[in-house]
Amino acid sequence: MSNLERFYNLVDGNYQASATGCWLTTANPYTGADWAEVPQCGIDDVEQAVAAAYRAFSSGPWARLNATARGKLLRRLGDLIARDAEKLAALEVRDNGKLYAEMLGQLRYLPEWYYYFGGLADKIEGGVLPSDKAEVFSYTKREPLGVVVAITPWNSPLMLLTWKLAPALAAGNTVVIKPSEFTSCSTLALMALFKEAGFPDGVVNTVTGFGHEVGTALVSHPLVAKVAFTGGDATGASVYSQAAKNIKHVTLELGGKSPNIIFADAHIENAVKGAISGIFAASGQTCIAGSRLLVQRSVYQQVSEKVVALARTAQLGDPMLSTTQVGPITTLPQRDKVLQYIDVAREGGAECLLGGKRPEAEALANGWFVEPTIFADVHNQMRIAREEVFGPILSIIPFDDDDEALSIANDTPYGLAAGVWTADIRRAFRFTDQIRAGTVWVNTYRAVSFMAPFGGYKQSGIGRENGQVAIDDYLQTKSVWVNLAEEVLNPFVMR
Ligand code: TXE
Repeated sequence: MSNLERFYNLVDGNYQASATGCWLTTANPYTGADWAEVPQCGIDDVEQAVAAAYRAFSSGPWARLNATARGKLLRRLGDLIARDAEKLAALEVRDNGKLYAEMLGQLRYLPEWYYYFGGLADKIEGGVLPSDKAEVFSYTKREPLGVVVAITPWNSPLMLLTWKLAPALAAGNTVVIKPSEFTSCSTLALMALFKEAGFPDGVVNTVTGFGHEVGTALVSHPLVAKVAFTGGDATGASVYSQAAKNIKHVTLELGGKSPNIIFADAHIENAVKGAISGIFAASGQTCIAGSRLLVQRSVYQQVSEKVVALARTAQLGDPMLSTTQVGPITTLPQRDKVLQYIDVAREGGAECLLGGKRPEAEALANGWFVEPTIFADVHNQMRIAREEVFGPILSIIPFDDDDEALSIANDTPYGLAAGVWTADIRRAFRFTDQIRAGTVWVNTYRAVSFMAPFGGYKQSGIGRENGQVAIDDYLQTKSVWVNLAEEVLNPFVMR
């Protein structure tokens, strides 16, 4: 038996290893060393978890619980997450290397999702329908879908899980969670809080393991009604086509290549901070990263110099320290992908103004770091401007006027987010209207909330998380017809 810390899945209310007894190791991106093990599940574990979720949905106490009681459970869970925020945040940092300050901020904010959607649980209403037929009464009911599979990535495991769990449970579904094989520990630790809050067995279950093994098995399982997925676009496309085979509902959140646009009339110091937070926060490992910085030519030189000067001061280091500003990349394959894209940018003809390599400091040698990197004179047709890197790589692209800025901003297969920095209110509104993205920020960047719908246009995804609309993606509508007439008329014609 290894001496690494072990985490267990929760299935039907029981903590358990995988059916085969195999384990997956998980490493700390700051030290590069393995620190924990999670069960490496297979088909048998998938069967067991889906069966438990299906039972809980169809016939367990959850199925009989009223919506107000469901809401109370969610709010209790929110309280428990608030109580354990520090512990869960520290676990996330060990697993994904993001800053403790960032993860603690997320964990302290997450209860709001459970309070908000818990409050929404008993406000899911159908309606009485007007009728064009005599002596019928008809109304709609809004019902949960059934078993929801939540597949989450490694960048913000508990936050991206919460965006799925809170509306899915508020709507009355049951859930099987498949966390990333790189960062499963915090999700497994969270499960104890579901038990403590009093959720019935089988309402929330976990299956850890590889995407191509348990992920595909979950997505194609006939008893699964919906897949809620956050991850890369290639995997998202494969999930979408697998789910189509038995007509499952899907929500997909697939990242982007977001434009962050600075006009000459903007408050330049603020815009520079917005550019930095857009790409170097979380080491660029956010789906909303402002990886294309579009700068109006008259301030291009000035903005480039200021962005480079501020990025140069970023402290790389131990993500647990409050002085650290940029942590390591979460996974080794992702670190290698980021380094490859630096070569892609150079080969494409972009000029490297900063970084472009792993840091040389001895103290960072074991961690999966990449220096904050800035490329100038990027053309929007270069690969570095078209493909998602998901790392601390900024491409600066010049433009002359509004039309050119808009055309470059929208010339991308993605459409997750965009930023516009300007003092001109008319221009701000024109851009918020005409940018094809699910979120547009004006004179700010990287704001999200439980109240604000979030999701992609174009290839950035399908459906919305957060806000009241999010719950619609976990519900279906039933129309009910009640005949009030004494006599049933001609059976050979439609009523
Ligand atoms: O993601 P995957 P990866 C982007 C980012 C990154 C790239 C690849 O550009 O470089 O994706 O990252 C599970 N059926 N984003 O390979 O594969 C997998 O186990 C079902 C953007 O890590 O998409 C994990 O739980 N599931 C993104 C989850 O999918 C499968 C965040 C995500 O992994 C599966 C992360 C399959 N066939 C990466 N294959 C964002 N939108 O924020 C894998 N999985």
